[in-house]
Amino acid sequence: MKMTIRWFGKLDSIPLSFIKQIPGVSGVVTSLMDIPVGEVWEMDQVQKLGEVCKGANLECEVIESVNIHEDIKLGLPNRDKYIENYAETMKNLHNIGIKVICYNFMPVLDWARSTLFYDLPDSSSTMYFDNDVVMNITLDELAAMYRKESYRYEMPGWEPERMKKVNETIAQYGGMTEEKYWENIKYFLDAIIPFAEKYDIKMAIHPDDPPWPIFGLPRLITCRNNIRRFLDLNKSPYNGITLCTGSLGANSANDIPALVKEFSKEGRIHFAHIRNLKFESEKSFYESAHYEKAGSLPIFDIVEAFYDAGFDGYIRPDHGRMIWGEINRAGYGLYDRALGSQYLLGIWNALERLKK
Ligand code: DNO
Repeated sequence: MKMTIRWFGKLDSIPLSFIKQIPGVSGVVTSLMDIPVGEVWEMDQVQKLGEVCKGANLECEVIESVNIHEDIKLGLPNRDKYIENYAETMKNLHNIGIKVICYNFMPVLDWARSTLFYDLPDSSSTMYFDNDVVMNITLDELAAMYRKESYRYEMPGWEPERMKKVNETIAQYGGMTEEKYWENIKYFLDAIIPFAEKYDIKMAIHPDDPPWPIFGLPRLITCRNNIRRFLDLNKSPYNGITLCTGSLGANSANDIPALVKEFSKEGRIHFAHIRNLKFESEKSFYESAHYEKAGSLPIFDIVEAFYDAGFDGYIRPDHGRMIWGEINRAGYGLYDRALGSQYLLGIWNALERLKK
């Protein structure tokens, strides 16, 4: 297992030298957020990114995300051109030693929350999801809330370029059925996985967050059976998943330790995002500290399931709270994620001792 921290490249205010000071963290998970979706990540840009990380003595082996152009998701005739670009990007990423690409296939949007900075009684703040709010708000209203609340940090999945044409894109999904969407994802996998094999890059799809339809758009990567269906679409071990505990865990019917056991044993989990949630009702929760007792998810059992499976992929502490007066990109401050990494490493360390 390799413990990593997400770093937003030149859009991140956290210096790599600070990340390097977190014990047990071997590398960063990063991306080139400023390249418009669908364009090739050119060799010189990719090389620079790798050099910056390696210059700070941090490994750079995971990219999150190389986003998928909407024409691929929609199955439009132009998709082959964007798939070619994607493969070209993979070739360049291979040249700097990238081992895993995390991506998602959520239509139009990425993840969604109803509040970015929800105040907790201990005067920390955190992200909140209230399904009633999201079901009764327009996308424009939600995007406006993000712009207002985000301290001008660009939020992954809510990039200004994406938001500019969001209504137009949503309109293109009129009539899109789940079955058609499954076909489109299979088309993408069958085209891309041979390149993943060639370049030795594991593809790790991120689950849909939340794992149910919002804004009337289909969602696929939501539960055990759909993950099984996804993995069966293309059976190469290079076609795998990012196990995100917070995304899948938002549906309490998902048994996360069981998912880890099943899919890790088969070598299909390449990357894990571990975060905790505290439910306030069936479909509302806030993102709590990683510490198991602070939230509702069985964090210990999840880490133990990875340990028992001999997991040798990458883990990163996912979304943290804002603590100690930090002002930063929602979910991605330094302090609480650093604490989270130490908690997860502590569990791992104890398991190593006790189970040897
Ligand atoms: C949110 C993240 C997602 C994730 C993408 C992967 O904080 O977990 O934006 O990076 O869905 O493509």
